[in-house]
Amino acid sequence: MNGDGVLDVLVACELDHLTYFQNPGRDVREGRWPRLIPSVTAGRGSWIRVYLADLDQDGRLEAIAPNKGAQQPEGEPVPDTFPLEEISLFEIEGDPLVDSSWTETVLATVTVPMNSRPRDRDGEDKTAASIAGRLGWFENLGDPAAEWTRHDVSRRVRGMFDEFVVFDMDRDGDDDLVATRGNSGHYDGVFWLEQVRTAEPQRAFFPARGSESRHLPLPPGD
Ligand SMILES: [Ca+2]
Ligand SMILES: [Ca+2]
Ligand SMILES: [Ca+2]
Ligand SMILES: [Ca+2]
Repeated sequence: MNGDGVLDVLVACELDHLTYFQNPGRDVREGRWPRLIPSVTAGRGSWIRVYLADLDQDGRLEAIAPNKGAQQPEGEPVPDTFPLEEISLFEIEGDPLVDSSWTETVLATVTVPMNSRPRDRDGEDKTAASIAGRLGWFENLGDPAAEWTRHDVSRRVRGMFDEFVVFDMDRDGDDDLVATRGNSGHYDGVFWLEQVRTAEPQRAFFPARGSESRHLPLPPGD
């Protein structure tokens, strides 16, 4: 991340901040790794995943991370509504150990973002994202600090899509999604969504099983 050719580590600390650890380059097992908690990531909700990619092809990595918000207190009833939380990019201009090097761009605000990871299709990284009960992807139009275009894939009752990979499963040239689903009772498991392209509009999904939880429209105003 600091461009010295040895890999560094960026950690998403659940219930807390991001932490950057700089590889000392020698004595990596026993030596001290200098570290920084970027203050822009501290004291706000819960970071649960972080990925790095060069989104603007300038040779430096950007960090992309969802913040799922404050933890639900144990045993409390599940609320009907959740506040909007950020999926953020962090550009690092200069030394990653210097706090002022870190600049945030909010890619989107959504309810309970779980995961967001970069995926390149055309030379510019796109980002797929999962939000509680919802999957979509964001298109980088060239300048990651500018607006990204959201493309919705699926929203349905029940389901927490914690982890996914974007991969062309059937080798027909388009990306498919392989993901896990939890918090959905007997619908839990691993699934893949095949991307289908047709000349005419058609129904978005053909479910693989006879009974499935309900599709949902987007939330009002979204
Ligand atoms: Ca390094
Ligand atoms: Ca970059
Ligand atoms: Ca495919
Ligand atoms: Ca396909």
